[in-house]
Amino acid sequence: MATSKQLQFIANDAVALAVREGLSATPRRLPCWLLYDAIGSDLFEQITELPEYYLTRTERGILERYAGEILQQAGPSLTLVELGAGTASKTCILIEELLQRQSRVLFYPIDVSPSALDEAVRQLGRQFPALRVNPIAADYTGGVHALSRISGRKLVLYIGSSIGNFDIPDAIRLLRHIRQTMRPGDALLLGADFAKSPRILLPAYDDAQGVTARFTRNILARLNRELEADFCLDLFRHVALWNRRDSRMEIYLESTTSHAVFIPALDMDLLLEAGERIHIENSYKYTPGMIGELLRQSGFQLEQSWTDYHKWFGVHLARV
Ligand code: AVJ
Repeated sequence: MATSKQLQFIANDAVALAVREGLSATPRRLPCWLLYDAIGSDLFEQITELPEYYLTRTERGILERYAGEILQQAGPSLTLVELGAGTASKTCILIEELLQRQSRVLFYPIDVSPSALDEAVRQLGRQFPALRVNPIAADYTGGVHALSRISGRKLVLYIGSSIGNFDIPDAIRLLRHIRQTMRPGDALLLGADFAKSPRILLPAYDDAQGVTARFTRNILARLNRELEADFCLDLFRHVALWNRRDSRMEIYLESTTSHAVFIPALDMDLLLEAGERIHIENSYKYTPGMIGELLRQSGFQLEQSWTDYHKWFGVHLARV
C-alpha cells in the first residue's frame, strides 16, 4: 500500500514528466489534463455558467427535453455508467427520468477526481433515495476496464463534449476501447459540440470576464505551486483561435515579451521569445458527418441524434 505522501510523489512524477516533455518540444505544449487541479476544476465550473459558454446549458436543455426519447431508444432495464462524470450535475436529468421507468437504478460514475465523486454520491443520494451509486475513481483507461465487469444492459454516458479534447485518431482509439467493453443491446450516449460560426465560438473560449483566461493561466500557476517554477502569469496572454481546416478551437498561452523561466523541480531553464506560444488545448467541433464517421470508425452504429434549436450541440445514441 502506498502512503498518501508516496501517492503525492507518484502524481507529481506524472506532472513532472508531462511538463518536461511538453515544454522541451517545438512548438511548446502542455497537456490539457494539467488544467484540472482543484483550482482549475473550480474555474471550469465557473466557465460552465458564463453567458458566452453555451455548451453546458445547451446540452442540459437537450437532455431535459429529450430524456424520455433517449431512454426509450436506449432500451429497457438500464444500468447507467458515466465516463468523466465529475459531479454528474447533468446526469440527474436522465436519472430522474429513468427512475420513473424502473424502480431500481444502478449508477456507476467514473472519474479521476475522488472529491468530485464524493460530491456526486452525496448530492445524488440525497436527491434520489431509490438510486444506488457505485463510484469508480479511475482515469479513462482504468475506467474503461472497470466497465467490462458491470453486468446488465448498460447505457454508457460520455457527455459534456469531453471527446472534443482528443485528436481524431485518439478519439477513435478511446471509443473503440469503450466499445470492446459493451455487449449487444448496450448503448453509448455521446455529447459533442457542433462546428459553428467563430462569432459564437471565439467568445465561448475567450469570455468578457476573463474566467477562461484565468482557467488557462492556472496551468502555469500550478507549475509554480507543484514544481516551484517562477512563471510570471502577467507575461502570458490567453489566445483562443478557430482552426477551420481541422474544425477545432485552439487555446494557447502567448509570451508577451522575451524572458526566462526556471523550473527547479525539473532543473529546467526555459527561454521564451516574444510572441512564442505554448499550446494548451484543442476543442474539436464536429459536423454531423464527422460524428457519423467517428462512430463508424470506432465500430459503433449511430442510431439517433438530438440537438437544440440552433443546432449548436449534439447528443448521439450509438450501438455496438
Ligand atoms: C471540458 C473539454 C468540454 O472544450 O469546451 C472550456 C474545456 N476549455 N473552456 C471545452 C474548456 C476552455 C471544455 N471541455
